[in-house]
Amino acid sequence: MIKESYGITVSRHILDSQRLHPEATGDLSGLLSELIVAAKTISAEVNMAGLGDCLGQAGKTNIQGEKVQKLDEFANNAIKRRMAASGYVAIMTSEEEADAIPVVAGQEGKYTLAFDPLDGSTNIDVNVSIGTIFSIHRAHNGGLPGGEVDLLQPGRQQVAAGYIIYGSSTMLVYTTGEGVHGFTLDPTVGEFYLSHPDIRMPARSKYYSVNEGNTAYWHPEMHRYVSHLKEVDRPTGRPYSARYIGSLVADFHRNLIVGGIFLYPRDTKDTTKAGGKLRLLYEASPLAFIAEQAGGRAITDDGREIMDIVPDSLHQRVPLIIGSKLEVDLAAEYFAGKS
Ligand code: AHM
Ligand code: MG
Repeated sequence: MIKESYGITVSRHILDSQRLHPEATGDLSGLLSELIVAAKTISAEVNMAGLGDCLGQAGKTNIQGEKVQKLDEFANNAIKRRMAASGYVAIMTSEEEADAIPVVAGQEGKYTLAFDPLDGSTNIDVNVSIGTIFSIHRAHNGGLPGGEVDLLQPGRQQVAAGYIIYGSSTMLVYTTGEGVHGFTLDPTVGEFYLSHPDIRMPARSKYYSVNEGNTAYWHPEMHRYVSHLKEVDRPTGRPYSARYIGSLVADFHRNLIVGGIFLYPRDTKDTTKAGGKLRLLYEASPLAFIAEQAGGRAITDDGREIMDIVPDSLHQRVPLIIGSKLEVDLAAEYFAGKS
């Protein structure tokens, strides 16, 4: 294929979107562009991972009690260092750091950034898709040093959110509240090109995505719902097919493109994660924004919309049920005991 035919670059797309808002200062565009540079660095490192000394554990445990992988640490530093001096961000939080991350003094910007530098840690060393997730809010006092309070905002107030998936190709998917757009990286020229304009998530599907190894720890409503998906009923396309990668970004991306439902409910496996495993600020909330913008839905297993939850701490966990609208609607009925 001739490269000119790839069409518009992500930078052009961001600037075109900015022009629709005459009041925009360009700071959000600048922030996204800087984040994309960090993502390209991470992508290059991930692609070469087996060749360098970057697989395996870094010899540390993070705030979540998880072993930090070398690539987790690389990705965290790549984003943190790039953004801290960018002038676009007032305060940050990362899955890999216990406390809020300040920016370089004098470089405080308008926005906050919450990120999971490399999601899907257990897949890092085995060449399975992993991803970076980000969520952007407006800081309460832009231009001044931010605090935790700036980061503890509900998903509904996000200005932008997205992810980069390091898969068979590297893709960026993002929303600023005007639809969801996907870009594929051409590694030979280092540019993301628009490959998936205005993504719509199919309202129905035949895929469900859950760690069934946790079945023994599920609550009864979850048992009933998943049993329903596995019943034979040809008119409704059941039984559904199971697809579980164990990388949230990859499982979500598949469901975004072909439809499906992803479930990580509360369970009794680990008392430290009794309220769910996945984190609100940099996993559930940004993906919920993307899901809603693509016509999907994201809830907890007690029926709350993810986007409406007001966070109470940086690393708060939530049960996450996300995906195709009608599939999530049905799950909600089961969880409410109505089906
Ligand atoms: P991580 O951020 O440490 O990688 O953990 C989050 C990951 C998600 O990508 C994935 O959906 C989930 O944990 C898988 O958990 P499990 O191995 O319990 O199925
Ligand atoms: Mg994660």
